[in-house]
Amino acid sequence: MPHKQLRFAVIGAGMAGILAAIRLKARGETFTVFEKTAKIGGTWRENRYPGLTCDVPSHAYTYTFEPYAEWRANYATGPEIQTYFEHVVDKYGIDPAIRFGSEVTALDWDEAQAQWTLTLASGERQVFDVVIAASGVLHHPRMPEIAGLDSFAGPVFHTARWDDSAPIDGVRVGLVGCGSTGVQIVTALASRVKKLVHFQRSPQWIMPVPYFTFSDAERDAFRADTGLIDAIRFGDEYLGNVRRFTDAITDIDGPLMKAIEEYCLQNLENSVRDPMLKEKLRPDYRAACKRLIYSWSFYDAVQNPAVEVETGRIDRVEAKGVRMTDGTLHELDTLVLATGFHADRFIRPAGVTGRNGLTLDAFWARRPTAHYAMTLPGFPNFFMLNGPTGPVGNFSLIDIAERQWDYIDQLIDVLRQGKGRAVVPTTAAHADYEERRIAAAKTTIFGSGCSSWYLDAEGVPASWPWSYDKFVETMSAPKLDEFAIS
Ligand code: NA7
Repeated sequence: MPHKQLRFAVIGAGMAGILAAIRLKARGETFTVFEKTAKIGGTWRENRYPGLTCDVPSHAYTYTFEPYAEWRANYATGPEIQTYFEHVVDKYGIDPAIRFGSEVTALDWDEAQAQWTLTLASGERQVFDVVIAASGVLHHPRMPEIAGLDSFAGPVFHTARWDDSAPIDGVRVGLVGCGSTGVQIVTALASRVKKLVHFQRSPQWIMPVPYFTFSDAERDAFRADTGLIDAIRFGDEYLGNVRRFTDAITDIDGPLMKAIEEYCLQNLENSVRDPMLKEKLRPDYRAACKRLIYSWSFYDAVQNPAVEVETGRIDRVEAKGVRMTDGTLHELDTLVLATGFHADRFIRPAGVTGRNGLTLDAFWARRPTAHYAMTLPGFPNFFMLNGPTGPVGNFSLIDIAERQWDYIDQLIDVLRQGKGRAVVPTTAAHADYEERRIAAAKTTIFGSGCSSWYLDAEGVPASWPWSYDKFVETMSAPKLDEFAIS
């Protein structure tokens, strides 16, 4: 079908931006990907800490259209995943469409022209018909509010800004934080350091998972027959787990959640020998309330004699180390902050201004939100991948982004076919979605009483609160009567 040639701006060259670029290129669209750094990869470029691993099985953490035979093990390391994305960008010829070192600082909607003016940090401006915001979720490091961080004599840094020059081997390292990142770092550093003090404000539930490597022969077989890969990534073991997980988090007193809790509890009981350490590691909130940690090695690592789990309160950081409120001083050579990210920023700090001067900051004053996680009333022709209120949990965000793209692409068809110059969700449709979403989100396991980056400023889980199958069904086609087309 002949269609109107639109100009697309994609913001970010991480997993979702690469996806958008591949899909747009396949349709012969005119597009530019704006990437603030000099390299693709998003979160897999930013995070380089020792032990970085994806907790989604490696074969399931790929684009559906690009299976990968090269994984070394059933869980992939960060560098391997970065290599995968570089391979994809190369294979699909996306590189020429990416403008590196190009940070988008502002986006302004022009109602008369029905187009967005995009401003770069350099001051350069360009106009586009459609903006795809693929700027990621966890990319603004959260520094802890601990007094005296600047006074530490050794290197102190956030995990997403790993300092390769910092001493680790054979020295005393402090590690603040016990999320997925902190747990992976304990595992990687326990056998390298002289001493590792793990400052643990809240313990974590640990879901035991098997870990195994793939042999050369297995990789040969995957190369020869990608059906073997499909059997893993589309098979019941993986997709069944995704379904069971999302069913469990939405039915928190049901048998599936009870099974998860039992499994984690047995892992703690059976894996940790010292009764005092066991109590230090025992959470006082429900399993899966915080993002569940999948690990085959944390409990072993944390029982390494070089590791000390410190559950006291940090008073301040001093030149020599970390002072606790009981007066104890942990003398350290290097201090690592695994304290997470500002999960509410999304495309910000870029200033986005939609219809009638409505800014994203104003629209998100209460909480970041988007209609089914992708579109925003007042912001026409603006589409988010992995935007606020999308599914989060222990499953592949690549799958989520692909399904979101299929939905977005159908909305863009409205523009392509000339049925309108601007498409935007109605305020009423979005308000109805948010009301239903918030009510449901409060009853998920994420809202069962713990702190986590899943919660918004009012303590409401900022996520998709329904099943995976409902997400799949919803993404299959947008309801056009929820949109204003002008
Ligand atoms: P998370 O999961 O947000 O974890 C941050 C950790 O840092 C968590 O254990 C916090 O304890 C701890 N924290 C934060 N501030 C402090 C202070 N001031 N003192 C002590 N401890 C503190 O971030 P991650 O990087 O591990 O993981 C983020 C996601 O990336 C992960 O879920 C995957 O999706 C990938 P708290 O629990 O708040 O008591």
